[in-house]
Amino acid sequence: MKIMVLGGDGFCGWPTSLHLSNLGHEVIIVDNLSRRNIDNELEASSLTPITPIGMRLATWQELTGKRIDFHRIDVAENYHRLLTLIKEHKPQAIVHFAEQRAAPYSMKSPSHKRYTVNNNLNATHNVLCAIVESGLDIHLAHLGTMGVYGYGTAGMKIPEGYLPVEVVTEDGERVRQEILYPANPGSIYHMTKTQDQLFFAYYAKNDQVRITDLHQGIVWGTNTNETSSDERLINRFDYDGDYGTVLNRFLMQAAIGYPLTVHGTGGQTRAFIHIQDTVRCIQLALENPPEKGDRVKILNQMTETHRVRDLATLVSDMTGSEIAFVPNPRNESAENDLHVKNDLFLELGLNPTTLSQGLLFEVTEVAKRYAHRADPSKIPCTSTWTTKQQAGKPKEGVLDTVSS
Ligand code: NAD
Ligand code: USQ
Repeated sequence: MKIMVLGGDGFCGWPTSLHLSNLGHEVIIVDNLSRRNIDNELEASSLTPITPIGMRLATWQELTGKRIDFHRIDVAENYHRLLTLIKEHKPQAIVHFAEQRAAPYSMKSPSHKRYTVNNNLNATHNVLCAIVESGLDIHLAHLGTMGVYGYGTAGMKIPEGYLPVEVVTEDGERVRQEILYPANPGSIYHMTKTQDQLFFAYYAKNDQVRITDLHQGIVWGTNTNETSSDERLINRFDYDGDYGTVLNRFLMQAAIGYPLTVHGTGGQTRAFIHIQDTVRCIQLALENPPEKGDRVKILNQMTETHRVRDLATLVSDMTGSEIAFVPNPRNESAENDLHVKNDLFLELGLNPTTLSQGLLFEVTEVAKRYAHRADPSKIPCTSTWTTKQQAGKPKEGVLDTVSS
């Protein structure tokens, strides 16, 4: 298959591109390298030493003989370049990762909010519009988020995209239907993903574009079989207060002896997936596209749920690190339960990597190995959700600490 990967230089996009190339697909990466520029803006960098995209691609070709093309295009801005590329290459599938993906970054300031909205909504709409204008029957697989649902469900399992409802008509007849699960975003970033869903629903209905929307949980881990085959192919590992996600942050903090930064009581429950399973899920999604005219196919791309304080305890028990309960910079429920259906991927053959299998390896082989590259001043989460929190922000405050 010929596959265009938008955002193919990023944390999920790079290992996905290599995985698909390794399977024999022809891969074309499109990326504007904005994520590398944001590292410059934040004066933060990946814990792992990622190489420039040119070296990444040359290394892959040297090792495997397989060529991956790269085009530096801003998908949100350069519509005509994107359209021309699609018409030229005629891909059967496009995987769309090309969005600003950090919730804290999206909340940093009015300009970060506006950038995230402009970038993400225009990127998604441009891809859809270009697919239709190209006249080609291209399957679009998009990386969405579990955060579109919100994280509270009154005990029920979150379904895969659609909620069965029953309405009573004026005649008293009971009519059953399935609706898009009500959106409940918790940040400007998550809000852009809820809006993406409406673009997808519209283009699937109006233009019969074949679309898969993958509602992915928090990705943990660093490398996949392909990215670990040579150090020049290494994947990025974000640990800073804006881009680092919770479990990878805890692993890195444990490796450098920094108390694990649990927000509030750590009662937030979230869904997780290992990066190796991310690339496998995308492969499965591409191998099982919806039919033309189908509604958007939505799959929950996650394998387990965990409470933040339980993750901290797990990492602390494994490494002996202290846990610090810090004031929560976010506006989110202090405690929530989360139950999620992920039957569709399990039925397609996903065999999940569990935390118990991979955690220790991540600490010793990645976090400890590159600990010398860490800048502890970049760890605190300084982006607050509301102006009230901003005003009363205790700098690097700690509510309480406990040791294992
Ligand atoms: P990332 O920031 O590492 O990668 C995104 C890539 O897209 C970057 O290389 C960036 O340069 C590129 N990009 C952004 N805007 C672009 C534009 N306008 N034009 C061209 N390229 C652009 O993020 P990631 O962690 O790899 O996430 C990829 C996707 O998966 C995102 O859409 C994110 O919302 C989703 N996702 C990620 C996670 C996670 O835990 N990392 C979890 C759920 C969903
Ligand atoms: N948290 C801590 N301590 C930290 C960092 C985070 O307690 O040091 C808490 C947060 O307050 C939050 C939870 O951990 O309650 C998750 O935060 P996160 O930064 O790991 O994840 P999130 O902001 O939700 O975003 C990440 C990705 C995003 C993706 C999302 C999937 O950055 O791209 O969409 O996970 S999901 O969470 O399922 O919506």
